Amino acid sequence: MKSIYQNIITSISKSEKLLAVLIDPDKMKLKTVSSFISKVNQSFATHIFVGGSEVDRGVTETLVLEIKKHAKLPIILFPGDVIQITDKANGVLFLSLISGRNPEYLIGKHVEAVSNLKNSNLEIIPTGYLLIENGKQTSVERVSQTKPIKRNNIKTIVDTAKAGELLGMQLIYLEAGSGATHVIDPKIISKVKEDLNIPLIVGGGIRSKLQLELAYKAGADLVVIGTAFEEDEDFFDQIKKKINE
Ligand code: 1GP
Repeated sequence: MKSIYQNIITSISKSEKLLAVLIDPDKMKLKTVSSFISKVNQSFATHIFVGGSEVDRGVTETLVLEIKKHAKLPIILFPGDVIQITDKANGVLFLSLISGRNPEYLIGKHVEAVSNLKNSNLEIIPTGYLLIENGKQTSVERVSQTKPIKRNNIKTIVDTAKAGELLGMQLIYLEAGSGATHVIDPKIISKVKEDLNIPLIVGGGIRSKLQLELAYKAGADLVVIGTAFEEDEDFFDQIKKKINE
């Protein structure tokens, strides 16, 4: 049953905050998957995202199959490219990079993906993806050849997110970029949230429980963390205790 999106909506209605652990197939070694996922299983993470900016063909599918052996949580693709799509996962964020103006990342890659998607059982979740300036060039910026929106340009960020909603997207993702030096400013999160009627995802550069709490408090419904777990699995212990609003 395709219930990922509905479960997100239900959690939000119960004021439950969601956490996705992002696994980059380019960085995760197959032999460490089992111990990594056992940490995920003991944490309050609610989703596993799998994806990266640059991943070789076939690598994502092999990794998803290995994660599935150990994980209890839904596995959602967060693909940097069409070749990362595999029907072995449970769902896919069908991302449109609406902060940029590169037609390939607004519609081109999507057309290319259709022949894979239409025969799969993946739950497809249309997602407006906004890259926000974070102080250094990110791989999303480099690969997509788009400019992030300046972080002081709050009106453009808010209006872009809203335009995504009005276009029928089901989620909005505010991205500072993997390993960002500046996380998305809570002010931006709260302004976007004020105007939005769909769930809000926030990610990029979050490395502490405090930053996670501030993102939730500002209005993030789902936070994505990758690098902090990759670099130090003890981070799982720091966030064992469930964070409530
Ligand atoms: C990147 O938002 C995600 O796409 C997570 O970023 O790796 O910095 O946690 P980090």
